[in-house]
Amino acid sequence: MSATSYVQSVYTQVQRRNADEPEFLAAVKEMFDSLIPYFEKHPEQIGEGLLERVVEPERLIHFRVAWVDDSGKVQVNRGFRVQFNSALGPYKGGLRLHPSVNASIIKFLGFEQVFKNALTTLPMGGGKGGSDFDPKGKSDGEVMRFCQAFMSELQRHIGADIDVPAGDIGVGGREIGYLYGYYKKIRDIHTQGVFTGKGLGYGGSLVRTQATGYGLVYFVERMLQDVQMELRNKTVVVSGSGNVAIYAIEKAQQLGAKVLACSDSEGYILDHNGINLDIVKELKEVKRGRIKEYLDHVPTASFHPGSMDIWSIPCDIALPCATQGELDGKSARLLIDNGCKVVAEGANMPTTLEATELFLKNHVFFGPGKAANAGGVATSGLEMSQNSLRLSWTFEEVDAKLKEIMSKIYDNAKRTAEAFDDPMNLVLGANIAGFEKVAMAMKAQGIL
Ligand code: NDP
Ligand code: 2IT
Repeated sequence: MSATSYVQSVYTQVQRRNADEPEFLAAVKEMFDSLIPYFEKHPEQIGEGLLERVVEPERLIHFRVAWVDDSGKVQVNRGFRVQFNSALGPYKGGLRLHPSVNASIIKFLGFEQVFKNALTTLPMGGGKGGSDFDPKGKSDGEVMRFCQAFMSELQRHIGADIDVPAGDIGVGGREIGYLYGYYKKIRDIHTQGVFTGKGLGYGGSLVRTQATGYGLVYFVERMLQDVQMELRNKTVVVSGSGNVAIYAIEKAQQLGAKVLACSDSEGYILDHNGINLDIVKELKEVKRGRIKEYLDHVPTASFHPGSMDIWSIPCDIALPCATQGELDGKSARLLIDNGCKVVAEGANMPTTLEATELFLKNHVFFGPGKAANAGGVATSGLEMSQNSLRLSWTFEEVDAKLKEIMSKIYDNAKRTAEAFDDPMNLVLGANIAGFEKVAMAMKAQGIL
């Protein structure tokens, strides 16, 4: 059987079994397209059942989360945890709280996490979880009661050597505190390694808050070196204004770039003088407000409703850091026509398959999320190491390790792309390198 017919036949089966899961199918399609050259080079791996196994989660947990809102009304949400692959270590991956969460989204995120975690070089399997609970507009008390109800079920499935959750969209320091606190209460045990992204006072790691955004920019620095560019004086557009976006902006500014715009789900702000990050942090991290309120502080900036239009702004570098599918073919075309040179994914699958294809064809250097946003989970891995050692490393120590890991991820993806005669295709490089590591561990561990 040829590599193409093998990969296509497994994909057809995946389509049939997951027909109503478009996000999961898109993540699998991107991965599988990259693996045709791998199986052409390694025909001996066809027939080992590797693809068939790697697309099937080891376990998918779906549960009811019932809680009482401030008006005394009973609310019911859906909770999920996918334990996708444990070949390399305990399941590891964040929890997302957003009304769009469903099995397809959790499975696409869990699938991507498996290969991303493999690329970090740290011993972590892949998982993901979350709920369709919407934290927006909820009181602290409501968020706490939801988190406690969610954890009352999740606690039976997690553990420092089993499955280690962390944050994602809608889950930051406040939520992790409530989740971890309730785990400790009902299990009556202080196992710090059961959660990452914890507060610094109870087992958290320095740099974890900044890690995804900083790591993304460290990765972009390595990309720029290869196209004889540097960040200094470059114009950058960052979508989103949450955890990843804020610290991507911070690091890009520290390295001399000018960040022109950022967004939330209602629209984007454009500030030709460069975004004032202190104002964004105050609005988003403290007041939990809307990005358009930036104009109350900087009247010379402008607000534009419709978040996807952010990609019409001419820039050298685009960093999508909000959510899946936020940069489509039309947006990619605009970026290309306006001379954008580098795009790197801070979010998970923000760029549609069509947009990714356009970037690759038009020689826009493209950093795929599995590699470019792996700094968050890598630093979660470093938090787990510190918890095991019962030690805390300094900010400088963790930051240096993060930078080194991002550099290794870049080298691995680039080297692999070169070995497959497509040297600027980091999608191919990251997918093959991540897959090979997981697949070889699965093979060594027998048919499971
Ligand atoms: P946050 O919840 O902190 O922020 C999400 C941001 O994205 C908010 O500004 C939100 O705006 C915005 N957003 C959501 N939907 C849209 C949309 N349709 N259009 C424009 N903006 C939108 O999440 P994170 O920053 O943690 O996560 C962002 C992305 O990065 C996600 O894809 C996540 O999976 C990924 N990621 C996160 C990591 C982490 O460590 N946190 C690690 C690696 C990847 P609003 O408030 O209006 O909803
Ligand atoms: O998508 C991701 O890599 C994350 N949300 C971080 C996961 C983690 O376990 O730190």
